[in-house]
Amino acid sequence: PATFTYQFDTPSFKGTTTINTGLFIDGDFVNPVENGTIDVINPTNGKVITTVAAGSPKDIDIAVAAAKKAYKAVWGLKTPGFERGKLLNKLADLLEANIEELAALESLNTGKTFTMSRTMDLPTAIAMLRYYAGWADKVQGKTLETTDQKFAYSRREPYGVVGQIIPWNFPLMILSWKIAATLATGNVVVLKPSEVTPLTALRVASLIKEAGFPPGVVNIVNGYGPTAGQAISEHLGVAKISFTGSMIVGRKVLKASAESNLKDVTLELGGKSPTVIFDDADLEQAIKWAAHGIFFNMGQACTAGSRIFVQEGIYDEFLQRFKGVAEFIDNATGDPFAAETQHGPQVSETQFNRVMGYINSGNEDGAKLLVGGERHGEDGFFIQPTIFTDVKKDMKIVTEEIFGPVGVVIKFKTEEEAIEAANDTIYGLAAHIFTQNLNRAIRVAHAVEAGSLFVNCSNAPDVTVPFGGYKQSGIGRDLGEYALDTYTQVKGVHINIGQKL
Ligand code: TXE
Repeated sequence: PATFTYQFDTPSFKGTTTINTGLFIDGDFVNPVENGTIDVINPTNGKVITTVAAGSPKDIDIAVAAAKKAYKAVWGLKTPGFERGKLLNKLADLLEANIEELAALESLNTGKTFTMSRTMDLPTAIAMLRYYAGWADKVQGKTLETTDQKFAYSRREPYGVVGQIIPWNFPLMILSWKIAATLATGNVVVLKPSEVTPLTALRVASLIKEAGFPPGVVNIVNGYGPTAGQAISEHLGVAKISFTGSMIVGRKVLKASAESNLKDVTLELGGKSPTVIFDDADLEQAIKWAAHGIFFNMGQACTAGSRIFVQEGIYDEFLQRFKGVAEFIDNATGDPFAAETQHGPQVSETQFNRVMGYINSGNEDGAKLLVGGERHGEDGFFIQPTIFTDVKKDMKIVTEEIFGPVGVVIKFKTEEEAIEAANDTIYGLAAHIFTQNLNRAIRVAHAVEAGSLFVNCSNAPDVTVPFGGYKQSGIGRDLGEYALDTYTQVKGVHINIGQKL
């Protein structure tokens, strides 16, 4: 397959990156069976960066067969946990050795700032590999008390071939968090990156090879959702699937499992997460975190605090100061590689149009625009940080995930009212609560229906803490010790030590 070399000559990074644009199957880059391609677009200007291979269902078949072969021949307990951990640590070292280059490639493809890729996405991806490397030789069963005639124990066994389908908002970080726990628990992987952001996965594939993972243990197949993604979801050789993306596609993945082999399904879907700010909060900090909550990664975060509830005593002051922060971020919008930039473009034209559509619907439904609301500049997919007030609870901008820098601010009076409003959504991924009253913080954290509760902070997951959704935000958990359950199945073993028939 072809290689692609890119010369970075930016204020933050000067250097070269070379990737192989093929499909990474059975330890090598190969051409797709049907010659499919993906044009990779630079979101700052809409121009094609390069073209990479797109796999079809036939390539998924080949990748699953390679994974299965590797699972039987060399992986699982044939490579003991300690050795698997060593390989994950080696991969972490290689990511670290190439951190600037990988961060630059991630920013080129996604439009997120180089500072963010370099200080958040990459270090988190590396931390995840090291964290699960540590778990790899500590996945244990239990001995179980039964009767004096039986000895019983449980084992946590890998599934075998795990399919993974990931999105474009944190391409390398989510790849890392998916494969780290999966490989640590002895599974093999067929992973499909998003067709919007295929580049860093290809560079990581070459590092996986360099780290010395046996061929077939990790297969990375770029391709489109309805073809390659659907093929993974339906595949009879895939025993488990883990998906991060939209709720609509999450339903398709679950349905494909139901209609094929009932593969175990983990889904991490979207959200419409509340940020609840009480009168007694540290207002300065709450304003900064609320802005981080909705504008972080241009609003393209599944935990984005897109519904901001503010108690009446501080409402007016909050609006005035929050508007100032949004304007500041708008003024710091531009080249992702410039040190002063805080806000880049939306990842694609599709996402740009989707987010602008929500802004239009807010205006048409009669919400009041506090700040923003326009495209930023003329090139690329930049959108101003945007806040609506005076909304009604059934407006689309209040009920649907926008996945852009667009939030709504809603006034509330009492704690009960805030909890009820926060829970008035089909989603339940995260919530952010601001108060200095410890009792209230704990009370509200326990009453809000969401998988992650952030008190006096926002969008701040940690590799050691479980992450996943309540309600229609998903099924199952990633991260922390909990991901070991996600990627293992439990077997009970009964041994007769005396019962005679
Ligand atoms: O997601 P998709 P899109 C939400 C967010 C965003 C919206 C649409 O609201 O605006 O989804 O984004 C693969 N079978 N999130 O359209 O399509 C696809 O190729 C199997 C929230 O980009 O769900 C990609 O690899 N796979 C989210 C992955 O699914 C299929 C992050 C995600 O893309 C498929 C991203 C199919 N039929 C978007 N169709 C989060 N939870 O963070 C597509 N895919």
